[in-house]
Amino acid sequence: IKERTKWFMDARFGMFIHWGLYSIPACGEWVMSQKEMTIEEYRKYFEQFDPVDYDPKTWVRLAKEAGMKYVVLTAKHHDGFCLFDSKLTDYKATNTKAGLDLVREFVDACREEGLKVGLYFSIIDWHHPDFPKYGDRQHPMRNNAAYKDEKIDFDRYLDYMHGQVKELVTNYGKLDLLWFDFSYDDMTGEKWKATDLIKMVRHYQPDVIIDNRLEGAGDNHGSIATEHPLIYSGDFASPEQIIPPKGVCDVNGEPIPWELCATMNNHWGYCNFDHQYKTPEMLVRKLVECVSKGGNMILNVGPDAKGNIPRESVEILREVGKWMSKNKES
Ligand code: FUL
Repeated sequence: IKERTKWFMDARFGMFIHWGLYSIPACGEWVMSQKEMTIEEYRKYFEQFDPVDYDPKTWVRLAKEAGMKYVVLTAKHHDGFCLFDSKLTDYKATNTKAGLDLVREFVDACREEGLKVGLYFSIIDWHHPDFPKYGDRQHPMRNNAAYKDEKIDFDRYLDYMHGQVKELVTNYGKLDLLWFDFSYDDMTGEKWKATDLIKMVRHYQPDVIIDNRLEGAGDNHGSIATEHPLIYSGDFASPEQIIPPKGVCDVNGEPIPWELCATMNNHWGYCNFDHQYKTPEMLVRKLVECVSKGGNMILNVGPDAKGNIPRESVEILREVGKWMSKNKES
């Protein structure tokens, strides 16, 4: 086990926060793609974004109360909107009614409360003009003939994407974790220049730990060891929603760090009609199962457009927290 992953293996339980413009339409973070919205159509949310209740300290305190040891926020999700003050785009929180670098506030809050801090960053970007649109598997414009013969310069996109990651790793002090998401049509990560990207990240943040999604990490994001050697460029596997039955091992059968990412209801981003929450008991059992198999669990919340974590999630986390403090190692 690599030295830098020790804190992570000890931590076992974290909070994932999916939050961005998509919290306004309130039907999950994939809405732009699902409804095949154009960049112009989606822009209305940028104009509306006004998270008057944003107070990352309340998020972080709730995480702490639930017994979580680290928090990961979506600095940028697939829609391309940046919660941080990127100098490389105008499409950022600083230019909305929020008028703030929301990532900065978040990072400060985590540090103040003594939790480890992580940032999620989407290597997919549905807003950037040089990201492939027509015929892409997921892009909102995948079926839009207007983009059929569009010429794009993917290298320009890569410069932008790598540039933003550089901003994240140089402007916010020491980060504990980076959660890249995700390569879906390239197993090697070459398309994204993943090797260069990781090298650059490690240059500025030698101890940050990185997930395995810069490459197509295989079956449910690497929950089964594959012959594919690039799975190892990340520090941990990132199975989604489904606990790998026997934990995660490398090809030699050695256990490697992994983290189940899981939602409380059936969405990551805020969804005002999804009330299918798991019970606190179910979530505790999931956590225990992950830990018993050598893994972590990062449990998601999706704050609403104002910046409030849904009431149901708060109540569940408080209950989970009661179990956690009762069963604390003394
Ligand atoms: C997925 C993303 O597409 C989802 O929106 C979410 O962020 C999840 C954690 O990873 O691959």
